[in-house]
Amino acid sequence: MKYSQDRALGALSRRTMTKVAAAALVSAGSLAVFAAATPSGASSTAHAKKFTIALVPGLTTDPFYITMHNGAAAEAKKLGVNLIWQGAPQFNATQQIPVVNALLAKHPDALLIAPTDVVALKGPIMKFVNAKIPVISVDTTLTDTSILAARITSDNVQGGQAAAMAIAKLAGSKGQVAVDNVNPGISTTDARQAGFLAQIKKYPKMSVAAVEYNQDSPTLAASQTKNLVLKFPNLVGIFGTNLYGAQGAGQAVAAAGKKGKVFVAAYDAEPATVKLLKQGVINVLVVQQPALEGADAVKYAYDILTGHKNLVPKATLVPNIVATTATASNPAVTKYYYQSSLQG
Ligand code: T6T
Repeated sequence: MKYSQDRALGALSRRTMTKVAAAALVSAGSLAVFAAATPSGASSTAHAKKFTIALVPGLTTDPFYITMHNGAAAEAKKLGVNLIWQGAPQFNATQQIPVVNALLAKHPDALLIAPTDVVALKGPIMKFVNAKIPVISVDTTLTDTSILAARITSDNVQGGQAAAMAIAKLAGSKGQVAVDNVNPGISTTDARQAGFLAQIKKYPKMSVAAVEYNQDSPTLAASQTKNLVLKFPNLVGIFGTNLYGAQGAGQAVAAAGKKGKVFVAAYDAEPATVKLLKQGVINVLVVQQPALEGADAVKYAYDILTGHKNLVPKATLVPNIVATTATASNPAVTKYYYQSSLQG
């Protein structure tokens, strides 16, 4: 199985939705046990009806969602499922809602969606639920998860904590830090920020200078970072909570000549951020597993559609990979880097 180890890790968290203990990840024996516990047998059974499953990303041009698409497309091919990929060019509810509404007219057998707002997408999603179309959230989710057949996401709190711990270590556990987030009301990035802020509180000589919102614009993130560096001379670290914040923060820190003085912890391994990581401009990168999330979402939808709902976990928490400049070229890490073009 292509993702057997990753699936095993997913299966581990599928059972409990608790944080994955690092110790559990090192034992090949326990991986095998968990792999055997996954309901993959149900999915590989050939089924008479050709199902159509729709995947709505947060936005279509983001390598995170492109990689998710590629994982979903590979799984759909394996299962003989027709995959529809439809989304908006920007990450916002105003653009995503018409896409979701238009999809309802096509009446797909299942909907996989990364809701761009924890509240605003509930109404459009409810229309699918009322039409007896199962909905699985993938990556982001809703505040009211009760209407979802299942949800899959990364361990976002852990990712935020890891970012804070890395900055604290590099900065000798003292100084001010800032967060460059996307917008409030996004489940994933809200959780990353919460994890980061909670962890920073544990260092008595560290404090939070500011939290900015960049609306997914690297240009805005760069100008915000530039201003933060000028305004707070004791700034030792900045956390970019997703791909666009990461790019902007990294570029601004480099342009200000602050590389090695203001440490950057960031998210998402698309080519430009990976380059900054290798250059040491970004010091720590939290890498997600979007291909696995997409593949699991298709597999779970198929399990539900073929009468195996009992095998589908309500909540799946996918572990992150934490990369540093020192490990950036290590094949154990590079295999998780994101893709920039649609495949399959
Ligand atoms: O970080 C990912 C995703 O997990 C988040 O929900 C939104 O931003 C990204 O798509 C990266 O741009």
